Amino acid sequence: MNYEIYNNKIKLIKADITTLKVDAIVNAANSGLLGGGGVDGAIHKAGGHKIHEECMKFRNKKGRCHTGEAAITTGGKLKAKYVIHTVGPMWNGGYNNEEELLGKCYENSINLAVENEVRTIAFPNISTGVYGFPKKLAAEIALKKILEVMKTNKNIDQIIFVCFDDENYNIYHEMMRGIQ
Ligand code: AR6
Repeated sequence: MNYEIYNNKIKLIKADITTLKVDAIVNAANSGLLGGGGVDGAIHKAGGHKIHEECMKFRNKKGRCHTGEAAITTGGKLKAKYVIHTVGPMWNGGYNNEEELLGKCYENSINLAVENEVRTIAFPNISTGVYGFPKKLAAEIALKKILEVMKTNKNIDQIIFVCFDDENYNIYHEMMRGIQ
């Protein structure tokens, strides 16, 4: 299952993000950065202890990674060169600035990617699992941000939206069809 728009610059796939050979994959982390469940657990498991050690170093130097912010480590044993860890907002009915914070996750991840000369980057559906963000709203925010990035041409060749479940895949597919 895949779909693309903008001359393959924005791509949608259904996959396990840990299997991808791209410059960077994004992790939906928590502010402790030391792993957890969902995609975070899968990335730490597949990438091995090197990612954990680098996250510890970040913690020791800069403290916790706040909601909306991002931190970068190498990919450890993954095929991806880097992992960009970003902390999505926990959904609280929309009363805690969640929409803006989710947008910041995408924006700050891209900025960190560009600083590290990343040209291909894959995003999971941040906050739409354990953190309970409504999937359709999350997809709207993600796509809006990524379209902005591609329009201002920040030296990124390809952005891949990686969905793990059919529901998210179908939401993105529908929205991307509307853009073309
Ligand atoms: N590849 C791609 N996407 C995945 C994978 C995978 N291997 N596994 C899950 N997903 P979640 P959150 C999708 O819960 O909501 C963690 O414990 C999943 O279907 O991983 O941001 C952290 O440590 C969903 O659409 O992240 C935090 O404590 C999406 O990834 C907390 O969960 C995000 O689901 C973060 O919650």
